Amino acid sequence: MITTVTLNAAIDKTYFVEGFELGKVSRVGQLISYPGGKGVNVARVAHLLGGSVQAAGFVGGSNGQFIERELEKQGIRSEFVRVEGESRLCLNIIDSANHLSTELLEPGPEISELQAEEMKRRIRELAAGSGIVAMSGSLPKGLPSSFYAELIEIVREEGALAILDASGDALLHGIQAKPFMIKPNEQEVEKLLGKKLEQESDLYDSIHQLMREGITCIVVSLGANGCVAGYDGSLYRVHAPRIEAVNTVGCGDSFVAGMAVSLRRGDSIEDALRLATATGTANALMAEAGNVRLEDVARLQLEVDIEAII
Ligand code: TA6
Repeated sequence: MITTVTLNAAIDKTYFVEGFELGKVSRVGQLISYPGGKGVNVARVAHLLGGSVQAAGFVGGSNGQFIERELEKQGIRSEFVRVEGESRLCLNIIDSANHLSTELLEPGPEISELQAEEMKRRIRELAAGSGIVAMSGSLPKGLPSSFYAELIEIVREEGALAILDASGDALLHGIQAKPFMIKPNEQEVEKLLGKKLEQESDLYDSIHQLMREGITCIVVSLGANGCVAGYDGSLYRVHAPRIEAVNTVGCGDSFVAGMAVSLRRGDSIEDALRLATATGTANALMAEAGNVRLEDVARLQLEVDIEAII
């Protein structure tokens, strides 16, 4: 079982607007409303890849009911803690004429101490029956920046592997609990280690340092150029296939889904990186954030190039 945790779940609304201009009235062409937030996207894509998945986190109000209802339609089991406030909307305005994507992310509902304690109890229950717990996205108001670290400790106590995909202070505090895997970008690696990355070899040294500090798997995204990954002391440079992107929102979440499904079934790290990269790339071919076609994933897996870095 893979449990995903979305502490700030959202309805992802994607608007396709040709020639979007600030300060002007624009009429939306295609509109998509999908249950979202990073962990929810991970759950959906992991489910599409054949993983056994349950989605946890906080949801609230009628937006929260939409999220749970739509996830059920998508065949995904919900294990959310419900709160009074409204789950947020995350807007993504795609102007395909100018190849621009503009995201507007609401803050989401405030979480009380009681609800935080309920979440810790819920995660302990779910982690006991899970091989992997993937925690993704921003922390909502009311939760301390140490909250991911508290959840990671619980996940490890229950014998599951913790994947953390977060940024800023949430990541900085989260790695203190030594999650199994993190997926920082280059700027976050610089902040984690307090040093500038001038060239790719600096990135290799930084990933080795993080592995020495007890993080088993570190994946640093290079966007369309793929990623550099460290795993159990070894380094890999992964080259992603070139594609014409439709919507890149959710690619990182789809990558995490591919890693979780592959590692859960015992694949090698090379096979996991290959599936994850193909899945993240396949997501960019879809209009919806956090969606893939399996035939795209299968085709793209053959185009992923992985080299071991000595
Ligand atoms: O990664 C894409 C995405 O999940 C969007 O769909 C949107 O929900 C956003 O990220 C939320 O990001 P946040 O960091 O606020 O959790």
